Amino acid sequence: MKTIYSKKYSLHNSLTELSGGKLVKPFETSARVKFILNEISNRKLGPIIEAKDQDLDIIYKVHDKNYVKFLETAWDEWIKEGFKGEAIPTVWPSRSMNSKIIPNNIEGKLGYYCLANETSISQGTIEGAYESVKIALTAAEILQNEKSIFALCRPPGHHASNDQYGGYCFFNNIAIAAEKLIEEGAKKIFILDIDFHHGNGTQEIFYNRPDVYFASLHGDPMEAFPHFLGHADEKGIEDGEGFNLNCPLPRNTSYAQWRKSLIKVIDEVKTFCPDFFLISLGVDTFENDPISFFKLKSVDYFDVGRIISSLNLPTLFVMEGGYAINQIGINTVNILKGFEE
Ligand code: Q9C
Ligand code: ZN
Repeated sequence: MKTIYSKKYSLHNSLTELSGGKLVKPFETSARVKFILNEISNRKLGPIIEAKDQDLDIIYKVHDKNYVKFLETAWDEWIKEGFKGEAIPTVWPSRSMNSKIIPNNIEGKLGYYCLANETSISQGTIEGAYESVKIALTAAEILQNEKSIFALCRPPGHHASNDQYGGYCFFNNIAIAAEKLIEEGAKKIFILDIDFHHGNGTQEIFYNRPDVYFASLHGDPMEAFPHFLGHADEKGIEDGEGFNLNCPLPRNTSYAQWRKSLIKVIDEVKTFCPDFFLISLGVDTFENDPISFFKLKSVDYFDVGRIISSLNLPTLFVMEGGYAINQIGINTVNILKGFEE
């Protein structure tokens, strides 16, 4: 299997994450990509290919114009304000206020366009986010002639909604790749999100659409980030009703339990019969992940890959989360190797 990556994977390089009331070193770091690349070459998964320049206007199929403009100027505006740390919002248009009017001031704009403030914006963040989109688009393009492909995206994308960033995500890479495949003629896409966290952004983007089915296995939002989406009764709206499936799972979920939900989703994929199968690939389901609470073991990921490949569909893997740095390469490559068995 080919891997698409960008040599600029360190462009987004924030030094702070607000966690437990402290500014800590972010969990989502460029070292994640380095470890995955190492494992891919050690285990000879296949060629590692640099992303190509892309027409990025397709981003506007997924994201609001003013949101993109905000991301492009946020860091400069923050610096111009005289702030010395990285850009983090402190105030939101919450239930008791007016969420319709977008402020001019950068602190107000951050609150408007941010859904979770663990994600600091700094010098290079937007450029890094564009690189990640280029990876997903290059992979989507190459997938037309391949059985499967791995888009080694960083930063991740599945928490980014039409007009909000957070959860380490800025552009929704997998949603943009889906739009690209549709532009090139695909009629039906199935997105399976196996990251530990619910893919709230991807769900929101396609919630009223029957042509893109979104399904997710994740930590129950009553207990886990993003806390405010990902419940089992969210089934889609309007034409999209019946094309969204959430499987929230409890703390300490084992592979045996998780696998049962996976099989349920796989049956849905068979019924839906998509042209392309897209996987939001997070390995933060791992037992030693520092911010998650499932109990999957490294060896289990081979089986995940085998189950995904049993559908025999053109498959695009898009990297999302996974924060156990020493095992992230092993766990990711185990899925891809399992797929190729
Ligand atoms: N104290 C992805 O996996 N909450 N994003 C962290 C840590 C945010 C995860 C809480 C988790 C975001 C792509
Ligand atoms: Zn995650």
